[in-house]
Parts: sequence; C-alpha cells; structure tokens
Amino acid sequence: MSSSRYIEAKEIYAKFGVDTEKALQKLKDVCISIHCWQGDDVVGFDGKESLSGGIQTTGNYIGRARTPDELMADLDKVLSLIGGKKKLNLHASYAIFDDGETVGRDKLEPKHFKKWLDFAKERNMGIDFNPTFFSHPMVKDNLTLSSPDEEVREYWVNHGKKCLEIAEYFATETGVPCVMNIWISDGYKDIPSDRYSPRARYKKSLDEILSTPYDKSKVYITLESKVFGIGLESYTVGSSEFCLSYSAKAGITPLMDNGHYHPTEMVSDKISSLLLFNEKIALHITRPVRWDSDHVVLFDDETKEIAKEIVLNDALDRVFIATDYFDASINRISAWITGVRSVQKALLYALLLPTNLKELQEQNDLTSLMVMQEELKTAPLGDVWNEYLHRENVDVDYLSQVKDYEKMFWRQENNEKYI
Ligand code: RNT
Ligand code: ZN
Repeated sequence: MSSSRYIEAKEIYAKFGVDTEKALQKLKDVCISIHCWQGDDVVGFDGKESLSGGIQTTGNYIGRARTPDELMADLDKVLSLIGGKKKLNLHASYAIFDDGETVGRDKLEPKHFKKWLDFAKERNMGIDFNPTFFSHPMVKDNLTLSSPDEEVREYWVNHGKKCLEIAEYFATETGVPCVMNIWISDGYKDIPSDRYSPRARYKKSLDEILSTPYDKSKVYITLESKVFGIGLESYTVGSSEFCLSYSAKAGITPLMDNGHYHPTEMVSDKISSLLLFNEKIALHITRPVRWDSDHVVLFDDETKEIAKEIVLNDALDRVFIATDYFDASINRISAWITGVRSVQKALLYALLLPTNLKELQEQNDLTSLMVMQEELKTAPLGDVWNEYLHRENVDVDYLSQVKDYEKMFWRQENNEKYI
C-alpha cells in the first residue's frame, strides 16, 4: 500500500502536470551497469599488481574484498539494497583462475569468467565487460596499444581480441547485449615530441581489434576518452577528439566519463550533441572533485543535469548508463549503494520534470522557466523515491544494514578482511 506521503506527493506533482505513476514505471526499466571495482579498490584477481594507469584509489577503510567469494558476497549485499534493473560491469583483471593456473591477458578465455557468468545468471543480470589495459607488467613505459614496441602493442591487441570473444560469450549466455568498453591510459608525464605517432598506432591497434568478427547485435564496443592521468599529465593518447573521431568513423559507440574533462566542461552539455550523431552513447557516471578523483556519485547538480539530458531528450533506451567510482576511505558497500542510488534518484528527479519546460524555452518565456525549475527543486521527490524503493522491496535505510554486515564479518571471521 502506498504511504500517505506518496499520495500527497502525487497530488503536488499533478499540479505541475506530472504523473508520478508514469515516472515510477519508467524508472523500473532503466538499467544501471554496476562496476565491480568499487569493492576491491580496482585491484582485480589476475596478478594483484598494484593499480597503475594514472588512476588512484585513496583510503584504507577496513573490508576490501580480496577474493572472488568476498567480492561476490559484497556485491550481493549491494544488489539487495538497490532497486531497478541492474547489470554487472566486469574488468578483465577480475578473471578467476583455477588453483595454480596463470594465464596472460592475451590468452584469456570465456572459461575464466564462467563463475561470473553463473553469478550474473543466477541474479538475472546481463554483464558488461572491459579489457584491462593497466596494472600489468606488459604495460611498458606507460604504453599499451600505442606502444612503439611491437611485442607490447601486439600483446594488448590480442588482449582486446580475447575480450571481444568473452564479451560475445557473456551476451550469448545471458541473452543480454554486452557493452565492451575500451579505455587505455597511454600517455606521457611531460611534453612529448611526437603526439601523432602514438595516436596513429592506437588507431591501428583498434582497427586490428575490431577486425575480429563479432555480432553487432550482441556486443556494443564503446571507446572512452580522457584528458589526463596521474603521471600522464601532459599528453594522453586517447583524447576526446581521438575517441570521438574514431568512434564515428568505425561505427562504434562513444563513451563519456564525466571525470575526464576540464573542470568547467560539463558532460551534461555534451550529451545532446552526441545523441544527434549516434544511435547509442555510453556514460561512466562519477564525481570528480577538482580532478578525476572518482568520488562516490551523489545526488548533486551535475548528476541531475546529466539525468535531465537523458530523460528530456527521450533517450533512456539510447544511453548505456554505468557507474565508475572508487572510494576506499569509507565502507565500500555503503559507497557502492550511495552512488548507484544517486544515479537512480537523479533519473527519478528528471522523470518528474514537467515536459512543458521545453516549451517554455521555445516560447522564450525564460522567466517562467527559471521559476518553475527552482520550484521543482523543493517538490517532494523524497516521498516518490521512498515509494519507488518500497515497490522494489528495498529498504530505504541501507546504512544500518551495511553496518550490521560489517559487524557480522568482523565477528564471524575473526577477521582478517576487517583488520
Ligand atoms: C579511468 C577510467 C576507467 C576506469 C575503469 C576502471 O579514468 O574512468 O573507466 O575507471 O576502467
Ligand atoms: Zn571511466
């Protein structure tokens, strides 16, 4: 039964011309691809190399998942406290090997992800996938697909090809298309003498990876750009211009991570342009604080504005939405949930906007537009949000559950994970 607060909120929104039932219905079907790497600080299982690639997790809060079983258990806790449709977003570095087995990333096979497939299938989820072009001894001089060393470049091309096969396997086995995202951190700390050749080699490598036959109805290849990384401040090979041009030319899907631009550049402003020229686009939703810091996503202005661009342009079925943040300074499970819920809450916020906002702009009634947008900020979104969670059979309060989970582990396992 709906709460009296929801019933009242429904009436308030109706006065704005908004149907809360429709909004709730739409939100139910939006799929969020949940990144697995929040649970273990992006370490992975295929070698336990320390994190490289110009990205950094900070904090030493207890409870980092150290094994596939721990990560899966933590993910289950997260999934139990998030409503809506979900997909699992895996990195190749999360391959699970049999005891004693070691396999190079250029030789990975579907069987190394069978446990993840079973995990996802049991939970009715599709899987998205990412080749891992970082945290590995074959990253030489901070270069992979753009390396002048043919042995290095070839190794990573083979990794990309293997991942494409694995992505198709996930899609076939789950029956849900797999988004395979390519991101490399290749670049230089200081001013390069040649910006052209590394990009030419990256282009060639991508062409080689894409020459692997694959079923385009099953796998969507996305390409993620970036402006800089730690130790890669002066030049990144996979810049925005490179990635957008390559995607357009090769007919793959561009991916924007909202931490990967200059601080006053907004991804919310870029979405409409990409929608005009691409059937599908992809997003990594994160929260950059002063730089690409990958803070936990909050229900903040830019997240709302991103959601607004997706919803008001009627593009919910054209945007692959994934989360991408990693915070090790607070309980990781709570961080995971806060971030995904914030994305969903922002989408609900956008779904509860009156459609006539666009008309006000067309009529140049910018006065009403400002007033309406301000009034809507304090409309009773929280009551509709709680109703959404209630209908999804998910508790509003996740904090106490996360704390209980933390305590339980602490007691039961006596417990290295929480030391
Ligand atoms: C890094 C990129 C990339 C990674 C993940 C782990 O800046 O955002 O998407 O965060 O692939
Ligand atoms: Zn990203």
